[in-house]
Amino acid sequence: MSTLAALIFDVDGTLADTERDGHRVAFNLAFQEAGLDWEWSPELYGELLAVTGGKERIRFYLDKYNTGFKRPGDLDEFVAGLHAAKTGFYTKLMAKGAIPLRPGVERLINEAKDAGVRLAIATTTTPENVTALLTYTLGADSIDWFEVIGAGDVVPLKKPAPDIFHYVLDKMNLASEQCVAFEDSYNGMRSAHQARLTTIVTTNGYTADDDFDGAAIVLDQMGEPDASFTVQAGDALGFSHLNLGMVRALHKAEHG
Ligand code: XBP
Ligand code: MG
Repeated sequence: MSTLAALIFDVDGTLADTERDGHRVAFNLAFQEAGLDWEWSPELYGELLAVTGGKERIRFYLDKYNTGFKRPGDLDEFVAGLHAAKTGFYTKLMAKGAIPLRPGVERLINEAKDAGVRLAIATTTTPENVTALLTYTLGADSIDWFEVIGAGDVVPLKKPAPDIFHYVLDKMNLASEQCVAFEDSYNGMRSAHQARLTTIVTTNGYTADDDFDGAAIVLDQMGEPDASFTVQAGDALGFSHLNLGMVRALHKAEHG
């Protein structure tokens, strides 16, 4: 028997649908600014999402989709420069309120906060991006609601490696069985699962067909009291939207 102590949220695709209309757009703006003729379409971007981390994704693109590109002498520096510009464009998009939180996210975070359940973030995205999303959706104060924000290059191996969840668990001094993770993608699920976390998946357009073997449940969204989720795999235990009661029930079903 283990009591639920904390919720650990992924960011991109889970808190908000940031990939297609946020990150992808920001990458393209950075390419344009650098005078490159690269244009990542929504479809191509879906394939590039196989690799997490923006810098890693740019390299993957060059290795697999743009092998003819004449690489500059210092590729690391070139990629890092492009990526820094991309982060600038992305945070500006967030400041314009380009991407709202997904249904149920704000409600669930508030329920947990009110119940004294601790909150954390485990993501591969750059820390500035997390700050921007939280600031322009939940407000600047919300950054402090999250006891640990594990993000970006703080661990050398990004998802699907479990390292970012281990980092967060260590910082919170919690064991995996005391926590529930929220993810949206195959890579995120693998990462959380390898860290032995009960994982609740909410899918999106890019991840609906991913393999979520091992998830506690797979939903199309968290939903709201007046707008229920659709169950894609697993047992919703009689609930129609994801509230803290359902999170506790799913955690209990795995840990007793
Ligand atoms: C999302 C990612 C990130 C973003 C881009 O992971 O893989 O790389 O797509 O952000 P998660 P950066 O769902 O774990 O948040 O360019 O800052 O890497
Ligand atoms: Mg994600």
